[in-house]
Amino acid sequence: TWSAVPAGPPDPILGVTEAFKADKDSRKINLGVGAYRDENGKPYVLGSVKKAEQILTTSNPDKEYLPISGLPEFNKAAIKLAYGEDSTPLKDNAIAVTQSISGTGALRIGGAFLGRFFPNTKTIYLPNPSWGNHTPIFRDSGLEVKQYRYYDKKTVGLDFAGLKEDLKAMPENSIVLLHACAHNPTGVDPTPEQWIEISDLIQEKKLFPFFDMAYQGFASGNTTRDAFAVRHFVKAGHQIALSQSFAKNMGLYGERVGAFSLVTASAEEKARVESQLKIVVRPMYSNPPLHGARIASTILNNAELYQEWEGEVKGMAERIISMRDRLYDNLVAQGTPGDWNHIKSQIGMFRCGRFRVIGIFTECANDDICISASLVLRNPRLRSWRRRHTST
Ligand code: PLP
Ligand code: TYF
Repeated sequence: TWSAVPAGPPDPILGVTEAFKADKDSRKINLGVGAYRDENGKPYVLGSVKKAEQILTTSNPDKEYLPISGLPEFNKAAIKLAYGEDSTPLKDNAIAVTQSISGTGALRIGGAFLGRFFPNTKTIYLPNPSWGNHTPIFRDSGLEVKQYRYYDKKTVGLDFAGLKEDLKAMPENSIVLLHACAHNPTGVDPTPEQWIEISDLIQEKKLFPFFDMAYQGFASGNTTRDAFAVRHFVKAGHQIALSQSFAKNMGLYGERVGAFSLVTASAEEKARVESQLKIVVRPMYSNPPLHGARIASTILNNAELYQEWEGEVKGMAERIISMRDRLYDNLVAQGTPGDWNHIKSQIGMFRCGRFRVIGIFTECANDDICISASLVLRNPRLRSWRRRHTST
């Protein structure tokens, strides 16, 4: 029956992880998957998460199904975190929201909803480069995927002129995907002033902004600051779509906690949109998982835990920033040829750059992901893996 099914290519990031596990070198560092590690290189479970789980254990909740759109108190808290409690559509009860299977699931629900109901051309423009999963997510959702200029290899920064030109050239009513903060994989974000210009341009061109916010709090250490772009767009009157993930900022990776929301014109419109979001979700997975949403909801709705969590997000972000500083200092101290300023100027867990450092850090293997050059160069399996993936 399946004789005609060709073998598919392995997920490039999982390929790095496998090669990493096989590498016997004790100095190895896996820079492939975007998951935070503590100072011992170990996965980190947040204290606020552990406490929320204790509270949950004590209250001994049941394991019944959630509603199709998830845990209501989680959904409310999630959009409050993203949009801010003084957000006008939030106060007007005009934000449609559903819990999702983390950020990926939120993007997928959004893609499916737009594919079904977006009244115009079903084209979504992604930044070049973007997170590797964006293209298949939106293609599988029935949208046509195109790109706009974003990263400038020459400056190792934002190609703002190219970005604006491409926005201006897009047909009206196209969908534009924007990384809300800590752009993956480049670590290059627009400044607040640039965001304001982008917002104006998108308004002028009647484009539809779809924000992917997978790292709220991880860029600057402050969830409000990292929500600047989202909140500015909403204040400027955009009816945005938003994907949220709690994988990174709560360290809930495998619990799959996220939310998809849409700003609508009124409470009445919101109710109609929410009814259709449920119709999108129901045949996909019926209803979302309980446990992670309960953890996130417990933290977000408990003043003490919320405060502790904010401190932990700040701690993670600051450690990432200090790691960048230390890497930069070591590169410079060793007289490594090249300009390393982008190590410090880029944001979040990822970086992109044109130079390869033998034995120390990463280079951009392709436009998609950054992997460890030290691993690649010393490990023959990875060397051939990299050859295969660099050409695609
Ligand atoms: N969007 C971006 C830009 C990401 O980098 C990621 C994860 O790496 C996601 C979305 C989705 O992650 P998850 O489905 O684990 O929330
Ligand atoms: O892209 C990332 O960094 C995360 C982690 O099959 C990940 O989404 C990578 C590959 C994969 C699952 C998760």
